[in-house]
Amino acid sequence: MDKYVLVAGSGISGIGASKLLLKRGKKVIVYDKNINLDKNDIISKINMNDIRKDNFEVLLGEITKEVIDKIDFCVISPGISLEEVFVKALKEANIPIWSEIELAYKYGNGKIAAITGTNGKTTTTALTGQILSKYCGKENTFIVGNIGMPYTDEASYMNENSVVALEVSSFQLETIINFHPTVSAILNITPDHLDRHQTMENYIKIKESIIKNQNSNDTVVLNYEDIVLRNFGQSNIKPKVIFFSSKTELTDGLYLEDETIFWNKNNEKLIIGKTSDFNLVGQCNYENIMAAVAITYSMGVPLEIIKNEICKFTAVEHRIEYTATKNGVTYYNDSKATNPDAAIQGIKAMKNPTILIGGGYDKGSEYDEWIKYFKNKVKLLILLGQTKDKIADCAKKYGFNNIVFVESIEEAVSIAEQNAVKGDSVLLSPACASWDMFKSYEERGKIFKKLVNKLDK
Ligand code: UMA
Repeated sequence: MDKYVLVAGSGISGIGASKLLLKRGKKVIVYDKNINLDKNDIISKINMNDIRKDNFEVLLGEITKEVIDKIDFCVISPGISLEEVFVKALKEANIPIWSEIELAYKYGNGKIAAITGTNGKTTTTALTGQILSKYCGKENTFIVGNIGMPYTDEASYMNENSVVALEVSSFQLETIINFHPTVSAILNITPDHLDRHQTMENYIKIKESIIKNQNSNDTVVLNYEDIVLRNFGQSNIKPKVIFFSSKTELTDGLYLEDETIFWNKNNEKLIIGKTSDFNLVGQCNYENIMAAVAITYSMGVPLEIIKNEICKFTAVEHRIEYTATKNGVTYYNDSKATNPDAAIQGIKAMKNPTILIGGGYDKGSEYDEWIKYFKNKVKLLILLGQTKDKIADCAKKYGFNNIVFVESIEEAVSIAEQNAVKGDSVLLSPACASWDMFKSYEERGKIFKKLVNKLDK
């Protein structure tokens, strides 16, 4: 009897993985630990007319020994920790565990640009996708992964002409096996997700594993100003290295100088673009642009096309996104700032006195560095979610006491409105994940934007 593939997690990755496996004739058990989910709802998301119904089962709650005995291998959703009891049981039974991106890689096709890093990966992936799409055609370009579109959802539509701009998280990299991108990029590594990965060493190791199957025909793009990545690029690794830097004139690589991006390449100094010509602002975004230039050039796109596209590109939703101006107060949605380092970029981008809305799910982050940036910028801190006391205690340590606690995002927006005066900015930049109160940072950002847009003019 054919064994089943266990798809762990019934979120968008699990649904994408199940559909792909079923299309390939595999038998699938979708498992989710949340017993409150509706099995019929999960079945309706699969919604495939041409599959045999007895090839598919939904299991909620616990995984028993009988189930484990029926499993050939497991495809795990990124949100599931490898410390989960059932994962340990699978390992003990020598059942292989594949990342959802490993499955998509097996059945997908084409050239892959895989982009990881603590921050900036969504913007860089979107920009990379836009450039690839311009040169290779929309029909051949796939923008997938952590950006919100599961790689498995699209893998069946890929062929040898396809190009894939793939945003990869550390969660997805933990269980890759043969996954092999043509070009990879690690934009930066700062503390994040340490509740899951435990130590910085482990987190770095996971991020760096993006190159583990790359060879000397492939390329890795790395941030020279990140000392860990600089050392990594200068060590004995197989792929070719392209560095980018926002501070140092590189003799070989891309760098930012005098508000201009240059590329020193084969003893030639190329001008890539002036920052005044870009819609994106801020140093972190210039780094994202440099990375996307190196990635797409390595994927074969001519420099002239790349130069044009980087000027056309506009910001990604939920990342320092201008929302509205109400009563002379400017509101920004930076819900995607799900860790302190990303939130620092949010504050740095503010030009006016700022009312900051922060707090959320506790990933075990430290907030000291973020709070240091409040000086002369943040006039009021509105806190919500699991981390509100931890952040408040940390802020007080640095003499910042102007703090209000709220119970909901609705209350946060209302308090912000009451306290803002003409010329102020209100910034939702939580420095935390959203999972304590929302399904995702997208949901948090969308609700914020809706509330702001409802405020009186
Ligand atoms: N679940 C279990 N057991 C657990 C934990 C979760 O069964 O121990 C179940 C939940 O009940 C739920 C399902 O797993 O039903 C959710 O799976 P998931 O958390 O992997 O979420 P997906 O909906 O599949 O979305 C995932 C990514 N989510 C996470 O990594 C947490 C999305 O990234 C990604 O866009 C999507 O796949 C497509 O690739 C989001 C994210 O927050 C944006 N990523 C983190 C980040 O950017 O910081 C890494």
